Amino acid sequence: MINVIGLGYIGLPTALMLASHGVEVTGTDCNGDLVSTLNAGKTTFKEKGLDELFGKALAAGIRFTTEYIPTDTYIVSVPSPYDKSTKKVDPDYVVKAVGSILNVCPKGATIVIESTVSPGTVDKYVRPVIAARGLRTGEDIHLAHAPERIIPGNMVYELVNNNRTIGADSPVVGERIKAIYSSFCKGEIVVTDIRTAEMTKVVENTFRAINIAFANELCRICRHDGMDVYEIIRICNMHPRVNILQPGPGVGGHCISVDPWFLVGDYPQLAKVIDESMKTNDSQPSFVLGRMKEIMATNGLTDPSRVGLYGLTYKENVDDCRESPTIQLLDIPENDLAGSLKVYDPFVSKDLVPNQYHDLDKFLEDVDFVVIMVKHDEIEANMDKLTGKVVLDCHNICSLPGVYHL
Ligand code: SAJ
Repeated sequence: MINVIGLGYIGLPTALMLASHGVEVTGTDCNGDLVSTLNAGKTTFKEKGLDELFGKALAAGIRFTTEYIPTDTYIVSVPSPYDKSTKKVDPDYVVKAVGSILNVCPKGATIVIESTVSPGTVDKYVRPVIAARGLRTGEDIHLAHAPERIIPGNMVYELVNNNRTIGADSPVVGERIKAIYSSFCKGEIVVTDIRTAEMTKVVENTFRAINIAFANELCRICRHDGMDVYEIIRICNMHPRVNILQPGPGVGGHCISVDPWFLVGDYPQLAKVIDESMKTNDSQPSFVLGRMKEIMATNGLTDPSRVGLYGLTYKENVDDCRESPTIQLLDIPENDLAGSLKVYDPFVSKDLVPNQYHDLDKFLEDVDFVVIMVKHDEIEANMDKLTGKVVLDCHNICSLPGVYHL
């Protein structure tokens, strides 16, 4: 039996996937409300294919509880936030989960960390917890790191089809964990050591962050001299060895906007490109705000309460608002418009910010200037409703005449 600890965006799909592929699974989360929701037969966030997978896992007998279960294998998928002032990972949740596992697990158990951690976290924070109990890693307790790689919006597909990395202290443990993931994963699974696995995960997200920063910087250069950044990127990408990403209103989510800071925090003298790239991405919402003000001035729009931000999530077609560019923009200290701006998102049912709408038509009735912050399918399908509005399209998805771009 596998006890999956932490039933959030990664732990839940992983637990469901294992259960629906014949593995006996108990999912554990310290949040009693979340466990009750799951036990009532409901999923806790929106994701393509998740409800169907949930149905299959329930039929296969998955259980959800707030308790840690004595067993031989644990997968830990708890949050690993970062400390904004030191830019270092906060390993508290991982450390606490490992401590709770040690309270119940038999000798010989394996603990697999899936949470993203900064390189060296297992050595610095996890091994000492085990040693403090008088247990020997590699004998009494085995450790592995199997960083997740799935992209929100296409998690279920990627869980099955992506290649994976498993870091373990010994090839025997690595192969045993690989066999568990192979129950559902059709991708290649590479077995390596824990330190390497930790590093690869953070490097992958850093690579993407740097490439988005490059696109955002190009967008500012092109704006400065009135060039069309999208056309330039399109043509450059016809080169066989060039693949530039897209500029946007900022970088959100709990991964690309966070993980690269771990490297800056740990290697401040070395991680220069990474540091500058993260600063570029973090300042993109301010660039958007500047564009909004220019466009308001050009169009004689003086009333900020007639300006609407379309989209509150961190990206399209998900309900996750963590580090969302819209929230970043509203939180800019010198944003004197923030208190007046209207906000709408079809994926967000809770009121998270002031002046939030839950109906597209009502939102559009109340605004003259729409800023497309997120390219949800809904806005693409309703683009004609923006006719007659002033539009700042941060994603180059709107073909109405007179649309403004970043
Ligand atoms: N974005 C751009 N321009 C682009 C692509 C993305 O501005 O061309 C923005 C998005 O709008 C969003 C942010 O970047 O605000 C991040 O979105 P994303 O789609 O790039 O990535 P995430 O954060 O949803 O998922 C990433 C993925 N990592 C990589 O592709 C290397 C995923 O595979 C990881 O599993 C995930 O991080 C994670 O959990 O670490």
